[in-house]
Amino acid sequence: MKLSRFLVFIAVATVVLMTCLVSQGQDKRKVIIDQDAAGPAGTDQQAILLLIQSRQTEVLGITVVTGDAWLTEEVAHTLRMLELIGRTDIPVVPGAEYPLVRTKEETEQWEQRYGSVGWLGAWTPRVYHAPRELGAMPEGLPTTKPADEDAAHFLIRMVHNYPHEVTIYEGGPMTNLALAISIDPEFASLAMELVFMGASLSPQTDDPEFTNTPRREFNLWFDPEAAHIVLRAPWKKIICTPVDISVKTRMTNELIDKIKTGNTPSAQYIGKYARLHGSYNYLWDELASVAWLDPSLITKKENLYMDVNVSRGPGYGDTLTWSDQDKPKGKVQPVEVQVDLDTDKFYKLFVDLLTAPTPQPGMPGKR
Ligand SMILES: [Ca+2]
Repeated sequence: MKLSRFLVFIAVATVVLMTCLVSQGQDKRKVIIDQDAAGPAGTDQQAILLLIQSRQTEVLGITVVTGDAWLTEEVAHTLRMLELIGRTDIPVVPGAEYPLVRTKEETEQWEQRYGSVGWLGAWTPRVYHAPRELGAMPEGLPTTKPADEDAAHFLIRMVHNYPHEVTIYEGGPMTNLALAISIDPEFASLAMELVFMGASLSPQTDDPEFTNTPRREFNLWFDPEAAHIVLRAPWKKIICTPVDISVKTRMTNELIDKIKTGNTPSAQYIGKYARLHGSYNYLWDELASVAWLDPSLITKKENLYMDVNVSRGPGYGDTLTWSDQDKPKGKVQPVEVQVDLDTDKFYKLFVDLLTAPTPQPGMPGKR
């Protein structure tokens, strides 16, 4: 008798424990980070870190694309960052090495006709090296390996595994997403939403990158055809962090010093490798990450329809937008565009997340 009661107790306790574990898993917000993951530190790695550091999230994987740097070195920087924070369980999945149509050679010819472009990512002459070479790796070489799958198929597999549950965070050119959509037309509608840093409308700034070309933004510009495919796809929701709001943020030595006081692996990684370059150190991708984690820091937003100029003239790769009144008849999608933010709240969350202990897989979620 006593034994059977004990067995019932064990059975009930097991069910309760399993229910807790399942509900904890369900509480977490599933996200795949697609990123042109240059490094170490910098906007690309910091944006990835912020999403991993939050106890709200379950990062299903990091898919990588050429953009700020070449694919091969970006994969190496990401693997090494995950080693340093002890999260090698997160798969790093290599994607596209080249944009769909744009080439370096044609871009150089375009610049001769229409003027030079300030930031060309991996193709920028002062940082250029061959595609499969690693640039400087001050943080050391990784010993872990990337996933044995390509980004597009990984993205497709995940939205089928968890239909309508996965947020696609895009911090780079949209090549991998365009490939996923081209292979599986259901991809966009099976995701929960698309959140991306990109586009430029009318930024209020004296930054020479934007004063004469306010509609040119690197992520959309580097692979215009991919962005065109992605922005026309049937997403349930699209949220955009454009240059216009990015330029209201700054990485400063004061912020780096605050993070350095943290004794956690993430804080030490930023403290060791974050550097300021020139006069403008916007927190581009980081804002897209933190605003997704806490939408209340966005104090103003607007709805626009968005696409990219894919004609091969002077406006090739520029952001196109419309309102409800003047949008074209074709299937353009509405985009929630962030306009203004509470900067103090943003900087506080930024420091809090980067100095926090790194959550381990299976830890309970927290909103
Ligand atoms: Ca990026």
